[in-house]
Amino acid sequence: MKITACIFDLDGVIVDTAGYHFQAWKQTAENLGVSFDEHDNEQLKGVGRMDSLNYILDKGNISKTEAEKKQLAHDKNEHYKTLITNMDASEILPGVVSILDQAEKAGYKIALGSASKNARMILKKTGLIDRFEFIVDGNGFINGKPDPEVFLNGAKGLNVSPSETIVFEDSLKGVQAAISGGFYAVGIGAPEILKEAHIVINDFKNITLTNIIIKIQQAIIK
Ligand code: B16
Ligand code: MG
Repeated sequence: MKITACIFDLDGVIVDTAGYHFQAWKQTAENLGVSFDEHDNEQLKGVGRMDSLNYILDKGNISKTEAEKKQLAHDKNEHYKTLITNMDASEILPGVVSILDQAEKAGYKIALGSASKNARMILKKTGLIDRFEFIVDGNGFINGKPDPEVFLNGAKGLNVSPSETIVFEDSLKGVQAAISGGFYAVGIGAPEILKEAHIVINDFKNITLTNIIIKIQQAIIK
């Protein structure tokens, strides 16, 4: 097994923005008279802004014109942006900086593969933008996760093959995207949800990149 690159998802892997997305979508849903709970939020992880809005509209059996949808998505994003105004390096998830350091030291290429159109802004706020040789954000693909396009574009940008690349993802759709693209998938979060990944870890605390690679190797041999 030869590894030459790592692609990181953003929301839920590098920063814990899921709570802010949840708050903003809950507000949008409630304004529309639609209930919105943690289960709904889980379905929206890794899902782009317009598809997320469509999920809420479908749930409430509500139909809107394209112009109205655009406005609702815009309003949600404005709310989300106010929630992350003061975001800084203190909101980087535990162990992330160390994993980036280890990947860099090992000579691996590093890319971002996120569905978020706010990705660059968040990477700037947290001081991480220069750690990524290539960034695919919500503007960088047509077909969203679970389609592998976001990660395939990342691999292309790094000039590496998916079979030599580890993708780190917190959403089921993102894990499925990585697997169908031929990448090694490391799920970050609950094993019950992310069971399609090669391995699942809770977070980057108390684990080294070398250990992650060994665990993937063991999972493949099994
Ligand atoms: P935005 P990821 C995804 O980011 C989030 O998981 C998802 O909840 C969000 O709706 C999506 O980005 C779009 O975000 O509204 O900021 O463009 O997990 O793929 O990094
Ligand atoms: Mg995510």
